[in-house]
Amino acid sequence: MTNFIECIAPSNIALVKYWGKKDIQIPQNPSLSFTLSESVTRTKVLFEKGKGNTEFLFEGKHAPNFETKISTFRTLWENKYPSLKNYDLKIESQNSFPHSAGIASSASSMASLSLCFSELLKNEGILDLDKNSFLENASSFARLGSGSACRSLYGGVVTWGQWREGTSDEYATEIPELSKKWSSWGDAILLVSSKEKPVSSRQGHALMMDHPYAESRFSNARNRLTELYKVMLEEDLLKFCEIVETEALELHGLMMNSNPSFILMKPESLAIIEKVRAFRIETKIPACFTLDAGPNIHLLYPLEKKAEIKDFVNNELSPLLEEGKWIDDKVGMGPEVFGAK
Ligand code: 2P0
Repeated sequence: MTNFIECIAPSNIALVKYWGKKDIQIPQNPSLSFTLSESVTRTKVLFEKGKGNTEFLFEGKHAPNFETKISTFRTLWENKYPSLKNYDLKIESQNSFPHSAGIASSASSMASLSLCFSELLKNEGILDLDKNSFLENASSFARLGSGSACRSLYGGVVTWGQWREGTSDEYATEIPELSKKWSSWGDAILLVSSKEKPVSSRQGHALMMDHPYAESRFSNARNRLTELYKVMLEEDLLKFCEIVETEALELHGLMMNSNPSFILMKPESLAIIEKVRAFRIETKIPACFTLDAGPNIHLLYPLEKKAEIKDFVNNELSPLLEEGKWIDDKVGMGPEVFGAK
């Protein structure tokens, strides 16, 4: 095969979390995220006219688990664009971060795949949309692959879920007025454990269905999002830190209060949380933590304080990290398409 499309899509970290869904990957509440820069998936789709075969290689090797997921994803596209059935595809995917690092890879992988399919269909004259609709369509398909993936189609500060004009439950959109103000923020991803999680995000979402606090959670998240939006617009950094931390702990509180209950944090996660709060009080640097559905901590901070943060991580937090590892990430510009031929 000589024709190919190659895309890179980043991971993202939610500040207001998506936790609980209905219908076909429709979120129970709107979410808001920073798109990352260094934690990315690179996907190459080689294609030629054929019988509709799909071959998938993850980091150079056949991966049967992923292959099933990719075939299901391909069928979704074929339902809307039947001409895609006339192509053989060879898909090669790799992450910039180690697969076992416990960093969410479904967001970047489904976003990069969705973008590659969109570009392929555009190149072949099957899909013809203006730039905004093109991204909304790609985001909407990414959402069907993995909810949080729909936010990875855009750079900067991104929202998914209906809450103001132009937002939708079906796809994400950038919040340009916030991207402008928050593009110089860092995210030190502190790796606490790379062990497989005892409860997957899919199971966690499902446990929100008859969660005792479901209704108050969904309305809290909605109110918190509008509050965070205002605070970010005003660049009230300390208030930002308070809201982001409360939201992260609420997510993990929901897990602890699920039936059955589960805990994804580790003792080291909690020790880091306490140290981050003490660091903020001592130094007056507006650095704060958030967590995904896992034990790792995302330490968010203004990039102008990078030297201080690096010292803090290396001197005080490093003993709490798995092999002392952390990923030096920051807010990024969104996906890239290149190498199309
Ligand atoms: C988020 N998470 O907003 C939240 C916060 C984890 C914690 O979305 O079932 O992999 O594929 O839609 O997107 C993780 O769940 O779940 C997630 P699916 P996904 O980022």
